[in-house]
This record gives sequence, structure tokens and C-alpha cells, in this order.
Amino acid sequence: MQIDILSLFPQVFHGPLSESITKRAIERGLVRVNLRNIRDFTHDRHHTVDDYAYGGGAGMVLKPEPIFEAVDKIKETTCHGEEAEGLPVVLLTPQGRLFSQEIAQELASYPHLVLICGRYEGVDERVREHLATDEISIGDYVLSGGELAAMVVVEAVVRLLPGVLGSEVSARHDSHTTGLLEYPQYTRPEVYRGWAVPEILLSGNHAQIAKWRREQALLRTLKRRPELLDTAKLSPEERELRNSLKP
Ligand code: JD8
Repeated sequence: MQIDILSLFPQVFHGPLSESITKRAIERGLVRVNLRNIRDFTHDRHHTVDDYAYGGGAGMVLKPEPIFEAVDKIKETTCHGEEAEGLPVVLLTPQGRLFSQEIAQELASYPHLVLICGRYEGVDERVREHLATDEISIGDYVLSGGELAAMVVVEAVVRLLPGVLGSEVSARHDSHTTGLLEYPQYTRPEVYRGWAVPEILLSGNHAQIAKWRREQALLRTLKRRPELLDTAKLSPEERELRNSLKP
């Protein structure tokens, strides 16, 4: 997969991209990430990327020309014929659809992805209307620009690409797409500051351990994120139990 990221601050991506899973995925050629500075697509002496908002108001708006030209360049230089047509061009914006694991899966299915990061008061509306094919928000809180949101999207998508996670982890993940929160996990020491690991986990009884973990996941989900149980994969007994507790 190829991911092109347009930003006024492309340097900020180097840290996250050069660690851990994303780093390995890039090294192994499973994903290629191109960082492009929107400022490089200006033509005036001052490399102007923003301007005042028509109609007035505080703050600056990103001009459309450099962003359109950057995407044109990506389409020219990396698309072999028909591919440019269906190329997803994602604008990160507080007004986008709320990012989720489902959207990550959808994005991971494309061979090529373009992410546009705005700054200041956002981008000229014509970018949204005539260039972006999709708008995504990572949550209802205010960021200063789209960069951190794009990093979240990249990390969530890259993890899903074939070969990125080890087969063991991805198999666990598959079976774990239960829609429940995770069960509590422990490692050594067996007792830390007087706090002991639950005895069941030391029993070696794998059927009992699996049962305990499932219960813990269900109870935790019920307590913290009850709405997840509406769509979680539950056994008939679990569904019955849940309905008796909260109809
Ligand atoms: C892009 C500029 C700054 C600040 C108007 C739009 C995403 N979940 C999210 N929260 N915030 C953003 C986000 C914020 C952005 C830009 C994404 C470009 N800003 C804000 C206040 C007023 N702009 C986001 N995805």
C-alpha cells in the first residue's frame, strides 16, 4: 500500500513512523509513506499557503491551489492509468465521519491512500467539495491541525495490512474481534506490593482460564461501555444474561 500525506509540517510524522510496527512495515516494503509539504506546491515568492477568509472572521484559511496541485502531482506520478479515478483522498477534519476500526479496515483495502492535513482555521471549502472523496475525524475534541489525526489513521490502517503483524498476533486479533473490551492481564511477579495475580491464572486449567477471561471481558464491557454489548458477538446464554441485566 502507498500512503501520501500532505501537510505543512511533514517533519512531525518522522517520529511515529520510525518506531515499532509502522517502522517495520515500511522497512519490509509492506507500506510506502510519502510525506509532501503543501508549501512545495506554491508558485509565489513567499510560498503563500493561507489567506484571509472571505466574509471576514479571525484566522487564516488554507488556499486551494497548492493542495489541488499536490494531489494532481500524486495522481500524475504514481497512478498507472485508471487508478487515479478511485483514489481515496481523505481530508482530516472535525466535521468528518467518526474514525473507527471499521473505517480503518475499509481504508486498508485500498492500494493507495492520500491524506490531507489542514491547519489554522481549516481548508478552503472547494478542497472538501471537489478534491476530497472522504472526510474523517478521530474524535470530538479540538486539535490544532490534521497531522495527529492522520498519524492515528496511518497507525490503525498499517496494522491491518497483510504481513504487518505476526501470524500469532493477527490470529489472536481475528478471534478477538469480539466487540468486547479486553480482559485483565498479568505478568510476573506473582505478588507485587502485596497484590496477587488471580489464582485461576496460575492453575494451568486452560478451559477455566478461558471462561474467566470471557466473564471478565463481559463484566468490564457491561460496566464501562455497555453500548458495545448491543453489537458484540455474544453466545445465546450471554445475550440472555445481558438482556436480564440491561434490556
Ligand atoms: C484538521 C485545522 C484546527 C481548530 C477550526 C478546524 C480531525 N478530531 C479532530 N479534532 N480536530 C481536528 C482537526 C483540527 C484542525 C484541522 C483536523 C485543521 N484544525 C481547528 C479550531 C477551529 N479548525 C480533528 N481529524
